[in-house]
Amino acid sequence: MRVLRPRSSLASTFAFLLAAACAEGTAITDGAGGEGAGEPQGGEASEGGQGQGGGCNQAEVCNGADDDCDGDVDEGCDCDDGETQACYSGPAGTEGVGECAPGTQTCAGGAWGDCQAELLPGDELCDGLDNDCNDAVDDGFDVLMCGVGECAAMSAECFDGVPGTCVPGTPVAEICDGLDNNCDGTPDDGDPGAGLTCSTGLLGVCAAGTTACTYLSAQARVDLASG
Ligand SMILES: [Ca+2]
Ligand SMILES: [Ca+2]
Ligand SMILES: [Ca+2]
Ligand SMILES: [Ca+2]
Repeated sequence: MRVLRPRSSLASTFAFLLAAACAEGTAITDGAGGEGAGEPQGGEASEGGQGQGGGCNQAEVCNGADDDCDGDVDEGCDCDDGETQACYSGPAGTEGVGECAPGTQTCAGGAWGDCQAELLPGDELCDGLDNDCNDAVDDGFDVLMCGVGECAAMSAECFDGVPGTCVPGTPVAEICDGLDNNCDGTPDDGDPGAGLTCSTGLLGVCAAGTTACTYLSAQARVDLASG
């Protein structure tokens, strides 16, 4: 049989409030003592009281509040959920230099998430930008060389943010000049100008001769003259 007894009900409610207040107050000053003192009274006061007093029976959540009422706020949390902050995982001294820029990370489950949208150093490209973030634009580029013999040419590998292109010279017919005019890697190959009739300056049968390419370079002549 269920009988309503206002006085007893009021007493019970009072006891619950007292127990809740006692449990909460004790927990702040002494976590261990709070559990011992608070649980028996809370249980006697009302089973239904768990819903109202559940705030102190929760696990700590990283939200800036002392959810488990142990006197410590957000213990075990690196950050509050939903909080954001700037982040950068690149080498020291590169953040904010050239193309390198910080990203953003968000707190979830009390821990910082991955750094999103950060711009880290990359290989230097010929693009007018400081891609490797060493405070120098398009640095490290050299000179392009191409072609052989008289066709040899060179060009800047990167000029004004634009990659250079090396275009070799155009080969011409080989002539007897000590140079590689046809750009095949061999000077005066094919004995250019040879086989023509000429005079040796000698007498008799030795007067007639034929030409041959025996060109010596200017340096070779100097070497020969100096002995
Ligand atoms: Ca650079
Ligand atoms: Ca660059
Ligand atoms: Ca040649
Ligand atoms: Ca030649």
